[in-house]
Amino acid sequence: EPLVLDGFVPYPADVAEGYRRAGYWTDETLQEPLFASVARHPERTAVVAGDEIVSYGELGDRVLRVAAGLADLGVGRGDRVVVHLPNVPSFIVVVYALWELGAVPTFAPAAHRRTEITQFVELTEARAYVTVSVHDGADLAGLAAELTAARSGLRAVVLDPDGGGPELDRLLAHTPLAHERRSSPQDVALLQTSGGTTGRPKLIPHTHETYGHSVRLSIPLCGIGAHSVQLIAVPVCHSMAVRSPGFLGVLAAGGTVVLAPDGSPDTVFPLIERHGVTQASVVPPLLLAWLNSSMRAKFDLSSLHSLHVGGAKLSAEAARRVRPELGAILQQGFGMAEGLVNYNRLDVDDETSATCQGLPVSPGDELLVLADDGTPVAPGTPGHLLTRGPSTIRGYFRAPELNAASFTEDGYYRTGDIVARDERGYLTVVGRSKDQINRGGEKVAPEEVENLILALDGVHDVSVIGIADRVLGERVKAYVVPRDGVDPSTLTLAAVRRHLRERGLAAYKMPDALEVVAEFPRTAMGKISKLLQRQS
Ligand code: J2J
Repeated sequence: EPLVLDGFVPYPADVAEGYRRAGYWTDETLQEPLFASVARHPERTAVVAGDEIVSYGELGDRVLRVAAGLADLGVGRGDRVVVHLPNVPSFIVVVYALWELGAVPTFAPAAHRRTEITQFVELTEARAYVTVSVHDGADLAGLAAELTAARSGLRAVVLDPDGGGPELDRLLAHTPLAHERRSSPQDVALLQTSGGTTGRPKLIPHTHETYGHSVRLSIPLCGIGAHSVQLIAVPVCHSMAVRSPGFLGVLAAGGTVVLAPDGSPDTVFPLIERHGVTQASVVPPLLLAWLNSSMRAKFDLSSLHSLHVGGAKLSAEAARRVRPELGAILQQGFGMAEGLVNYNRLDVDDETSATCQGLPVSPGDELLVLADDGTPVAPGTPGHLLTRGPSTIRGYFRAPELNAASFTEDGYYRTGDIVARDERGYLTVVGRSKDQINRGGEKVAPEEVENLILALDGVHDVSVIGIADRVLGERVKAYVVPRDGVDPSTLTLAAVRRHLRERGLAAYKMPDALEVVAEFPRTAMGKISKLLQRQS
């Protein structure tokens, strides 16, 4: 029996049945492929991090012990748990353990702080919060204490910074649960967080069926198999690292996942050489750093077979350097946590490889490219991308007003992306209509940052925009209008960033630049013109 989670927007029954009949949705939960791999080859290496090497057998055992430990804390089917961990094996263990229980992890990027985490805990009415004591100097144990004190019924699990420590040992000391199905493939499996376009974060609910479909199709399209050694150098909870093809794809196929604490060449090149990495999914700034690193010649990177690059636009110029300089196939991708993923096929011609961002993963994906007036554009002409399909949500979690604006009545998601689609169906991303900043793949909602800056003494008004950046694509700039009588020199970038840090905002959302102005450029309608600000 499926569990109905309040705040989840279901698929129309006939659509769901159609997806099942077509074989897009299968009778499988997300942890089951892992346990099949565990049974097939317990001795093979599943996960590597630092000096830690975890075999499939060991991973399966840890998952079932941690599941028992979490059950002991009161976590059960349908319970939401905010998982806020860096790139450590415990992230993978905890997530599979929650699925084994039928519980619902919310994937919170490690960079998030009090503002974001509090919103996730409240919006999901979380049963538990799993984090590390300290991350990048932030006292997350303190945050866990604050949150549990404020909410009776919220339990915290605080691991050491490397994801181990006494709390993990306590969980692992439990007798392993028997591996069995405690949920339905139709249940909500997880909540992805979205960079968002609004003042409040958006949560993206995927079922085992929708996510599983995306993972299964990504495995062959990204050339993943038992031979694969995948490097995860972006935040492990990002959709690219989880399912595109992600650790879910690699562990289902019987390959090995190598977790890197960060994506810098110093960290990553030795790992590629040492573990014979064959595949990685990265954002453009990481790829540029790898291409431009003088360390490249010092390491043997010849094991690299393909690099999936997505999350933000890659320049054709950088794209053309990948094969000759890194010896790997470049596979551009254009995906969104809401569901739809597109990859260039691995065997495309050089021109497509450099200039396109992919073809939809699933034959069930329906795409519309529309002019401003809502009529379809001709092939090759840019337009607004709308999509629905077997891996795309029908609504954000507990957000009816937002959903009315973000989805059409017949269930299409308005992506906010401007794309051109050629005759073959290949997409090129040409722009964006949504009010969002894409800072090297990390998405920032200007409104969220503006709201927090407005609370700073001396600020009359603020406008946050993305400005061009050679490496990141865009960075965050704030224009601030002081209150009457306030000395403008007190409104410095440092002061604003300090204020935002005190508020507990993720560092990547903070302005990189700030300008104090007397007023904003306005449109004829009197609205702030972000377009004019970008041009100034
Ligand atoms: C331009 N913009 C892009 C690209 C994403 C696989 C790959 C990426 C994501 C992802 C993902 C882009 N060129 N190649 O979830 O599974 C921008 C678009 C898009 C938004 C989604 C996956 N690839 N984008 O990036 O939810 O604006 O997912 O709508 O983080 O990133 O961001 P996100």
